[in-house]
Amino acid sequence: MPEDPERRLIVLPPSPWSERARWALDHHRLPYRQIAHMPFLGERRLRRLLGQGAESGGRATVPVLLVGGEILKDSWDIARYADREGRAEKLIPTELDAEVRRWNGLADSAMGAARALTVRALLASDGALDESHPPGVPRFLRPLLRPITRYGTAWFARKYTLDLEDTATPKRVVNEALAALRAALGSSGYVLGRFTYADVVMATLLQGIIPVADRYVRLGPATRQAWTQEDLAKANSDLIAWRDGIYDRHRRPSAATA
Ligand SMILES: N[C@@H](CCC(=O)N[C@@H](CS)C(=O)NCC(=O)O)C(=O)O
Repeated sequence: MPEDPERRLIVLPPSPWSERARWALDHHRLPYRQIAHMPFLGERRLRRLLGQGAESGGRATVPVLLVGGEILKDSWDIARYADREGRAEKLIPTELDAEVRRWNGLADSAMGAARALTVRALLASDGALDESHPPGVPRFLRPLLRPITRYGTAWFARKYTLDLEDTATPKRVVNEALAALRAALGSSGYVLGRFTYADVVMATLLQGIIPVADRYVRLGPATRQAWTQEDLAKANSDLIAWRDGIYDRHRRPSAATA
């Protein structure tokens, strides 16, 4: 795949929102350079890039796609961009736009709720905190950096106003979204009868219940464990199998160059 320096995708590598954007670009075989954002340490840089000074309200989030002087700040906009630029089957077909948008909203709320479960588990795992550094940070240094890593993770929880004590509410919200998915799947095995972005958002939602295979989203073992909600995974094993099937059939290899 030839490098396209014009397209740069800033991601939080394990995040389902970032995976949605990668999936949409990869689906259309649009090459891009992938740049990892570091929560907390990368906040100022990200805000500067997005033109959101510290004083301006609103959260600075990734994925962000930089292309031809444009800055796309939302996974939904990136998926639409990919559909506009790419030649593969549309992920958001015009006639299903409203329906796909509704599933996107449902996945957003459920992922927002699941985030509290993941962050809670990350904070409780020394191994996951150690794995959260970029590859260049030497192994022996990581335990020594834990107070900073833990501080950064707690800061992240505040950024998203997460209530880390309440696990019942997020689990209920996630279970409701998954029940809606189960009801929608029917005999086609697709949320809307054929493969669309609605399948992408619901498949990536399951990342916060039990992560997809490493060949799709690489995670360290402790991070994988922290992203796993055993009880939810057990109760929704049918949907995990569905997600794995969707990945096997529809997740094209990465078009990223870095
Ligand atoms: N509406 C945004 C939401 C993305 C979002 O919530 N991103 C989080 C993922 S955990 C993020 O940027 N986290 C990194 C940070 O806040 O530093 C989208 O769909 O792109």
